[in-house]
Amino acid sequence: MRPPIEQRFPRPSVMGVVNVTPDSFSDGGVHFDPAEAAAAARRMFAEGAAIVDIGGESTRPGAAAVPAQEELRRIAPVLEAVQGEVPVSTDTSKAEVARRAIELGAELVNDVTALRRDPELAGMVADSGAYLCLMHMQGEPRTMQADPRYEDVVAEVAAFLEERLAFAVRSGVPEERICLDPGIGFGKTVEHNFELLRRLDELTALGRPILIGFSRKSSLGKLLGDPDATSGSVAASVGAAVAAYERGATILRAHDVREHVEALAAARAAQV
Ligand code: HH2
Repeated sequence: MRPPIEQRFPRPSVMGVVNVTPDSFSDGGVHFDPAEAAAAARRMFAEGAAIVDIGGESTRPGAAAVPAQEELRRIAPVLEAVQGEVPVSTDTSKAEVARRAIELGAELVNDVTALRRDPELAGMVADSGAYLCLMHMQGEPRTMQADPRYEDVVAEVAAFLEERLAFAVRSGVPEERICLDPGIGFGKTVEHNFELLRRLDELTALGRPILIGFSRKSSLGKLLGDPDATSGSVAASVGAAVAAYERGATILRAHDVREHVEALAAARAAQV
């Protein structure tokens, strides 16, 4: 039996990111070779990541879907290479991919569709005993950044996450294994993303640990004055992660692990 997720991931914990894809927005192609990806995962763990998130399908704005077989072909060799060495999660919304990833040691399923894409995923996660991250997204990756609109982004994201949490629990996943994520950049403008950070207390009020993935996202580049930015700087990523942590986030998903671990250690030392 795994301990509750808040015991496994004390505040703050860093989730490293390895995308085994040709097209991810910030590290696309860099880790497409399995040996390179495994080396990056080992390095991130050595730098202090609590877990490394391995993905085989990009969810960047405009990205096309990838069949399960191709996703597995990309990630399975990486999971095999680091099995027993590096704690890993699987960034997938497909039960078939998650099942194999768990067999190969993944302890957390990170589903950016919050159990809306594959009807078999909820039961599979429940039976496996894995941890689960439920993320908010408005629309779908192909079109989500076209014209995102909300009456009140924080209230809508909170209501969505509360409903998906209830669904996961009804499907048999114990609440103590679940964390929630507002989905920075998934159908959201720069202003929506920062509003979610500003009012993060309304999401921590749901009673589950919050995961934030602001790392390198285009909103950071846009904030700094480039309206056409497709990514953001490391320094801006670290600033956003520290701000999220100080507002109650537990897990910070980041590409630049060392920088995040060091900054968060300093921020933590200053917590009352
Ligand atoms: N962001 C991305 C992918 N997965 N999962 C969670 N829980 N939260 C996030 O914010 C999140 C996520 C997008 O970033 P990245 O993995 O770097 O890019 P891509 O989707 O293009 O592979």
